[in-house]
Amino acid sequence: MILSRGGRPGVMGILNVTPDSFSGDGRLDEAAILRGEALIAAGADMLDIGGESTRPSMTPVPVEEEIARVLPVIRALAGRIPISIDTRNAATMEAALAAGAAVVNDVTALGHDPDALALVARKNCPVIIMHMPGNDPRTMQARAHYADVVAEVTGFLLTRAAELQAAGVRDIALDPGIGFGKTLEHNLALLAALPALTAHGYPVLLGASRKSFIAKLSPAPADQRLGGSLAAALAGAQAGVAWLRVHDVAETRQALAVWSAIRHASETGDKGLNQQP
Ligand code: HH2
Repeated sequence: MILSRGGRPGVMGILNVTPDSFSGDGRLDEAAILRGEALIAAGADMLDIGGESTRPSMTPVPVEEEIARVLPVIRALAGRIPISIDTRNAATMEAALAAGAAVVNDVTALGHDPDALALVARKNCPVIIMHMPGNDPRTMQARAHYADVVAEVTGFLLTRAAELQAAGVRDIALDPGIGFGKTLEHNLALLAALPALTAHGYPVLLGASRKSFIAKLSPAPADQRLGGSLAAALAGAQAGVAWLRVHDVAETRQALAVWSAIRHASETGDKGLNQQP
């Protein structure tokens, strides 16, 4: 069970093999491999490799092009730490798994490609399922309407997880999809409700890194949202999430190290007596 974790959350380093990712950190080929090696050296527990942006202004990438982007990068980095393939296309999932990826991360919760569910069940592959209304990044923000966002997102994820389990998928993580068809208020409600989501027993993945809700609270371009990203990551850690999907691996590991040490001290009741300064 790769996706279940005890102790501190796992840090999933984002590796976008794209020219158009919203965070501006996408790159192709050799540069992507070097970036992946840097993320591993910085302490990533998993790498999430994607070849198609999911921003609202994205242009869909032909599947052959997506596969051509990610495969050399997966081949070069597989075997060091687990790799997840961030795709909604079954052909890309299959090629990535054959090249050494171990986990499927689908922002459409296997809802885009009719072959995806059967594929991951056949491969007995761990899967991250995310909530996005309408399952299309280009129209998701127009669908940001909920009577009760927490109940609707939670209900969707639990129903989908049960369907996956019925199909034979055993290792499943839930992701509320921060920024995917949600307003600032929806994102904050979902972040505040993370303790309830983790209480259902599935590992939960939080992807809040550099997302635009941060800039709505404290204006900054995507590559200058580290402070807000760390604040969201620690809120997730406190809520018991299993994975944090982040651009800034070293900084997140440092924040988690301090958070874990404080939590340990509070659990053990360590008063710091008889310690050297
Ligand atoms: N966010 C993005 C992409 N994939 N997958 C999951 N499970 N959860 C997320 O929150 C998530 C995701 C968007 O971020 P990024 O990859 O940095 O941007 P882009 O899609 O523009 O490449």
